Amino acid sequence: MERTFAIIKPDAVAAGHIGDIVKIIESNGFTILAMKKIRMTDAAARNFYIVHREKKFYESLVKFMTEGPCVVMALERENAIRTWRSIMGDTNPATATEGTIRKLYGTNIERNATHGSDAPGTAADELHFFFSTADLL
Ligand code: 3AN
Repeated sequence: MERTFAIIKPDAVAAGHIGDIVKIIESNGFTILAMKKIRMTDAAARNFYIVHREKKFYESLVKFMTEGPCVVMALERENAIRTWRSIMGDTNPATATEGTIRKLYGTNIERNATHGSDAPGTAADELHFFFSTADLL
């Protein structure tokens, strides 16, 4: 079993797609270990996306991630990291495979509906950024 961290981003929450995306998650065999709806602070968004601080889209990304509530989740299944990224599709909805979440619900490369950790180390860091150890038992 493997764990990954997922976000339903503010665009998808505002568009009323929490239920659609949770349905896809559950129908793909994930266990939702923890889930909460939050509004990211500016400081949290800056910190969460710190690896992108030198990128030209950083300020815009922080603004987007703080514009409204999002849903953060801890997901578990075999190959959770790779499977969740595959179900999400490419970063850019325009080039994402048909039927993927970003193709279905994303708008553009920034407003792309969901987030998923890219490796075991980042998954562990991101899970603990939003959840306590007790949340993840
Ligand atoms: P992914 O989320 O697919 O791993 P990353 O880690 O490269 O993609 O980017 C993190 C987030 O930054 C993306 N989910 C997206 O919201 C935003 N982003 C990535 N590339 C761009 C870009 N070229 N222009 C605007 N926003 C971007």
